[in-house]
Amino acid sequence: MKKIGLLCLVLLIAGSFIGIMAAGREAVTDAPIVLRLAETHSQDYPTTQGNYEFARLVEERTNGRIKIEVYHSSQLGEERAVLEQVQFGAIDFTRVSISPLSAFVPEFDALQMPFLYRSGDHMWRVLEGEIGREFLSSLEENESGFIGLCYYDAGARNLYNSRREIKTVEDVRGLKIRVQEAPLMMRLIELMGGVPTPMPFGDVYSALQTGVIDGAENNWPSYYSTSHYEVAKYFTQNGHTMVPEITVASSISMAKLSEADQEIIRQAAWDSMEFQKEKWAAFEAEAEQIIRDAGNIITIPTPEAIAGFQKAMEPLYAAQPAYVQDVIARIQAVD
Ligand code: GTR
Repeated sequence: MKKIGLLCLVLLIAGSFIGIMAAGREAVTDAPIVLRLAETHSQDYPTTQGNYEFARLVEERTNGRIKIEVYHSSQLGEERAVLEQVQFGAIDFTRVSISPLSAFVPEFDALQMPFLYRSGDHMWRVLEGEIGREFLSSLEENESGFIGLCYYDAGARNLYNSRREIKTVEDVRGLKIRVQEAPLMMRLIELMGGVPTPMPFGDVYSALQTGVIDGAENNWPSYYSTSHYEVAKYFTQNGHTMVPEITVASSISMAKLSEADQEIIRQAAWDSMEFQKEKWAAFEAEAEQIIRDAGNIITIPTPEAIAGFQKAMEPLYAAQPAYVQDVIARIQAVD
């Protein structure tokens, strides 16, 4: 009798122990998967807004199982260093400009050649069409460590400096111009006659202020949001290149997720593009207005002067490997 009583007690204790364990396991599997996304811009910038939309869609479509935390304002580092960490799986996602990515995957030069796109619409037809999709999947196929998710708008890049008005390509001669850390951007400034100075985005303001560099190049929103417009008054709207933004995932991080969750992430990123484009258009107009109101010297080059900038880029086109030449021809053929 005593033995049966003891057995019951043991079974009872074991039973509740198993119960507690099971509850504990459930609590563990119920905890959301938290992933990190690195962004260089501030919280209200259109790309950051796009990242939040991406995160919102992922959370909604996984019923809260996957949360993406957005670390804006370079909290996780500058673009080049962040890309390295994404390759190692230390950061799960990042939104960067195609320029720094091209330092890792040179084929992407094909999407950032100077004077390549005829308009923003042309660029979007390329990116959302066959070519853009091909480039996203090529990252995975080439085992670059990145998985391409989507593109965002970054308008056109223009020259600005603190020294003098630039009306023609000849006026660039000798100016020290900061560029993104990408070989193509260095060559571009060199061919204009400038002295290219690569450095991280976050260092440009003080380099302009202290005169370490004479100028830089970027779109209206970045010229404004970084306050570069306060220390480099001369802005030339030459639109020498349109460099799309891109969001990539770490292959290592993605491999830890189910196929179904990976698909949700891909689709959510793609679906956040429209939202970002709208934010971009509004902010681009607003930034331009603020800069004009601030009294900066805005130069719009004549068509002949633009042709001069274009002509200076010819050696860059001629030097591209066959593969890039091929894609350029395909891009030009897109209506
Ligand atoms: C901006 C772009 C950033 C960064 C920056 C730069 O237009 O959105 O991601 O690449 O340019 O010049 O470093």
